[in-house]
Formats: sequence, structure tokens, C-alpha cells
Amino acid sequence: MTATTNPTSEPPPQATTTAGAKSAGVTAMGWLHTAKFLTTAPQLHFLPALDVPEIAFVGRSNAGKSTCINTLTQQKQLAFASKRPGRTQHINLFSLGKQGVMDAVLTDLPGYGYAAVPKQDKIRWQQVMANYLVSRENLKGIVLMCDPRHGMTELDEVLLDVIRPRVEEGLKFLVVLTKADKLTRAESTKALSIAKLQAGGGEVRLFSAPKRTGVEDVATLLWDWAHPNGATPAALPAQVP
Ligand SMILES: Nc1nc2c(ncn2[C@@H]2O[C@H](COP(=O)(O)OP(=O)(O)OP(=O)(O)O)[C@@H](O)[C@H]2O)c(=O)[nH]1
Ligand SMILES: [Mg+2]
Repeated sequence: MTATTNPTSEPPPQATTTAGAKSAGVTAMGWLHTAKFLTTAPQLHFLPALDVPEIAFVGRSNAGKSTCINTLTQQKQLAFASKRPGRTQHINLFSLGKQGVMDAVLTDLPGYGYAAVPKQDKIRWQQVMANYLVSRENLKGIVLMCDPRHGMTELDEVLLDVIRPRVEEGLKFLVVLTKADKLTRAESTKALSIAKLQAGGGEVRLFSAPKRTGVEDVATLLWDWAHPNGATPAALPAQVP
């Protein structure tokens, strides 16, 4: 005799999970679409003090930070993306929140490691960024954008060292492997496992703007970071069909 199940009252676990994840993704994408330019500043002390969670996008120049913000917010030109490295030169803040009530902020930071930048400017920028990452009080999470074709560079490692104490105190941390459309399946799998080792307990996701790989997944993570006590998408009750 085989075990009996009642398919009419209990949907299969996989279907329930998929439906819940889909609805979580939709909620998160709707929230991200509310993004509006808030302010820009050349240094930390020009930024307004805020009491909503802030999520910063960091990484090498040209890694795809601005493109990722535009893709997540479903807005073509919210953040300046460009083929020319070094396009983002200020700390740019974007507010998020439904019905005009700001409940989080995304930060687009200039990239590092661009060879053509004069040495003095590089040093100045590294100090601005380290200062931001160490001192920004409402900083809730960091998204480190990394082009897996280059892997994590020495400067990425320096950044990891800078934020480690805050990550140990609960700062959220996600490595996004960008431009996944440029990788074969085998290369993607390899890049994921290497990054997981390097991320020191942080999350890792593959991402592609043109193919939309990982978009809803990353969106849902950010929503959860910004709403730790609310009815988060991940915490939504399973939908009964
Ligand atoms: N194929 C592909 N290209 C991408 C992707 N994301 C970004 N790019 C391209 O990479 C280049 C750099 O993108 P940006 O978003 O400006 O990079 P950034 O990290 O903001 O660069 P900086 O502001 O210089 O630090 C642009 O030509 C983008 O079109 C992706 O997922 N796939
Ligand atoms: Mg940029």
C-alpha cells in the first residue's frame, strides 16, 4: 500500500515555494521602482543624516554598479551608467518608498581601480569610500559588484577588510557577480563557488542586466534587508491556490 496525500487541500511544496517567491519578487520590484534621486555629494560629510536603512553599491570601476541600480529600479537613467570607466564620481543617493514615504536609500558609489585616474585622486577617493563604509551610521547593507571574468581584485580584498568589523556586527553583505551573460554555464558555476569562499558568510548571486539573471532574487534580498521587522516578501505566508 502506498502513502496517500490529499492534493486538493495541500499544494505540492515546490509549487507553494515558487508562488511565494514570485509574489516576494513582485513586491520587491514594485518597491524598487519607486526609486527617486535624492542627493549627490563628493564626500561623506555633505550627505544628510538619515534614519532609514541605506544599501550601498560598491566595486571596481566598470563592474556594473550603476547598471544594476537602473535594472533593479526599472529606470533607464536613474544612475549614470557608461562604457567609459569612472563615470560615477560622487556619492549618489536614491530614496525608496511607496506613497512618497521614504523607507530606505540606495547609494551608488564611484568605482575604484580605474588605471587612468591620477594617483592623488585614487587615494582621495579610497579615503572617502572607506570613511563612508566605516562611519555611515544608517548603512544597513553592502552590495559588492564584481565582474567574475576579473574575479575579486586586491582592491576588493581591501574593501572586504575595511567592512569586516561591521559585517561581524550585523551589516548585511552581498557579492553580485555581474555580466553573467558573458559566462558559460560552467564558468558561472565555478565563479559562484569561488565567490562563496571569498564572501566570508555573505550572500553571492549571479546577475545579468540584459538577461535579467538574478534581478528578482537580488531585489527580494534588498527588500528583506530594508524591512527586517515588517512582513517581508520572504516571510509572506505561502499562498493557497
Ligand atoms: N553584458 C553586460 N554588460 C553590462 C552589464 N552590466 C553593466 N554592463 C556594462 O558595463 C559597463 C559599465 O557599467 P556601469 O554600470 O556604468 O559600471 P559602474 O560600475 O557603475 O562604473 P563606474 O561608475 O565607473 O564605477 C557599461 O557599458 C554597461 O552597459 C551586464 O549585466 N551585462
Ligand atoms: Mg557607476
